[in-house]
Formats: sequence, structure tokens, C-alpha cells
Amino acid sequence: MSVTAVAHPNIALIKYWGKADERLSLPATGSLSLTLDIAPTRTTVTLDPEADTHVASWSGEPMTGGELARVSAFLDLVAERAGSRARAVVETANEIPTGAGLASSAAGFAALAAAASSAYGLTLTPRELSRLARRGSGSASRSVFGGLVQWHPGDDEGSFAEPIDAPGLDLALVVAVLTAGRKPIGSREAMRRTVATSPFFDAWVASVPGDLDAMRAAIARADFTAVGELAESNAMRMHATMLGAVPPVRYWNADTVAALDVVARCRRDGIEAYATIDAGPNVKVLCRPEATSAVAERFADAFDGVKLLVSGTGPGVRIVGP
Ligand code: 2P0
Repeated sequence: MSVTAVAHPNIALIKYWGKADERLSLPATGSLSLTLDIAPTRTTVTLDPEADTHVASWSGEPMTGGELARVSAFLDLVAERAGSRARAVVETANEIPTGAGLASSAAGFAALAAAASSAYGLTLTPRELSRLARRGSGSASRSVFGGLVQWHPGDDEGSFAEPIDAPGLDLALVVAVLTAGRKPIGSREAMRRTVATSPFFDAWVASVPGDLDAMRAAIARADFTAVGELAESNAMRMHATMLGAVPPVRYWNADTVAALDVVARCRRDGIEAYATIDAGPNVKVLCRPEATSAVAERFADAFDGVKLLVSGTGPGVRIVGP
């Protein structure tokens, strides 16, 4: 009754920002991501038929407060589906470098969904697992699969992620860890504020389907340049939308802007590189695998002692044993 699963983070090339339904974790739009091959989360779930409550730990440290409440609510959902009254013991370990902005809930809830559903005896299809992971964290629906992945909006039944065929398109990502430290506002609250107050939110929602169609077409023809240009412009639009919130949601700092300049200079000098930014100040650079050292070199030159992580394309969640 003990199951271990491993999942990797993903970085959206077409972003998810804003929910249509909070309780069911349904997104206002579709999104499309690349699963990474770095910073995996490893989660073991063991059922305890005698316990009154779920317990969870993160690299040996007991989870408490809101973090534990969120994990417990997710485990309740799995237990209820399985018709079980057993509580769970969750042990999570990750190799995520602190401050990298990769400590996403995506890998965490994808691994938890796989380990918990299996420990409770549920047999789920990959699509059902993606729908379940979505309930823990929206972006976790995408980390169920490897490579390029699209998450569809819709109702509870229809909102799942699925992998996209991308023959001939080899993608890599350089993560420039510019600033460690806590972000000013969590993405969940920031999305809520954007939906409620940004006059740009409707335009964002209206623009994403076109971005997704263009991205799918670019992927189908293995057009790296179009993929990069679309990813960068979509990320800028997401941040523009949240800057329109009241009060504004701003994750960027001075280093973020300087990093965007480095990416622009790479392109000017013939190194194809495109920036994307999530709910934090770090800049992630999409490039071809053969360009990662040139991109990393530019960042090392521009930022003294900057920490750089290089990722290729990673696999979906998997059960690795008891
Ligand atoms: C994304 N992000 O598409 C976007 C871009 C951050 C910026 O998904 O509330 O942790 O758990 O559904 O999935 C971060 O949001 O939010 C996110 P919840 P999640 O990757």
C-alpha cells in the first residue's frame, strides 16, 4: 500500500493565467507547455488505515498550514473516489534548486496524483490522471505527460492535457536564476486579482486561442523560429495582463529586464533564443539544444555568478516503485 511516483516541472510556451472555475480548477483558456528533464519531484504515498488525518512532509520537514490543507483536500478527493476511509502518509523529496522558480506545484501534484491514485487502488487512464492532477494545481495536468503538452479548457470532463507530436523539433531551455527569495504574491491569488480587476483580461482570453492555433501549426511544421517568437510574445501578453490588475501584479525586477536584453542581443548576434517568464523574476530561454552553451555564456558574462540550469525535453509522470 505504498507507491512512489516521479514527475518533472513544465514551462508553458502558451501560458495559463486565470480560472473559469476555482473549485474544479478549470482554466479560462487552453495552454501549451514543455516538460523539463531537470528538477524532478519524487513522492511516496503510504496508506494508514488507523490514522485520523493525512500527514505530509517535504524533504523530511513536516508540512503545515495552508500547504498541508491543500495536500489533504486533494487526498480527500482521491480517497472519496476510491471509497476508502484510510488516510495517507505523503513523503516528498525534490532536487529542485531553491530560488529557481521551478519549485512549481506542477511536478508536485502530478507526482502526488499518480502515487495517491495508485496507492488508493484507482486505475486511471492518462487522461483521467491529468484531470485528477488538475484538481491539485492547474499546471500539474500538463506534467502528467512528457514533451510538448496541451491542456484544454472545458468542464470537469473535458479539461485535460494531452501530448502533442513534435517530430523534428528539438527544444532546450536555459533557466537564469536571477533572484532567490519569496515572490511578492502567489500565482493563485495573482490570477484571482487579474481576473477580477484587469481590464485587459478579456483581451487575454480572446487572444489565447489564436496563439494556440499558431503554436500548434508552428510545432507541426517544426518551425523553431515561430515557436520561439510565439512563446515570447505570449509571455509578454500574460505579464501585460497582470500589470493591468489593481493593484498591479508585477513579478519583474531590474534583472528581469536586463535578462530580456541579453536574449535580444543573442538574437541580434545570430543565436536563436527566446524568453519566457512565469510568476517570478527569473527568465527562461528557449533555444535549440546545440545553442545552450552559447546562451549560458552570454548570461554568465552579463550577470556575475549567475546560476544557470540547462534542460532538455523531459518525460511524463511515472510510478517508480513501492
Ligand atoms: C503556466 N503558471 O501556464 C502559468 C504561467 C505561472 C505562470 O500555471 O492555482 O500553480 O494551482 O492552478 O498551476 C502557475 O499556476 O496554479 C502557472 P493553480 P498553478 O505555467
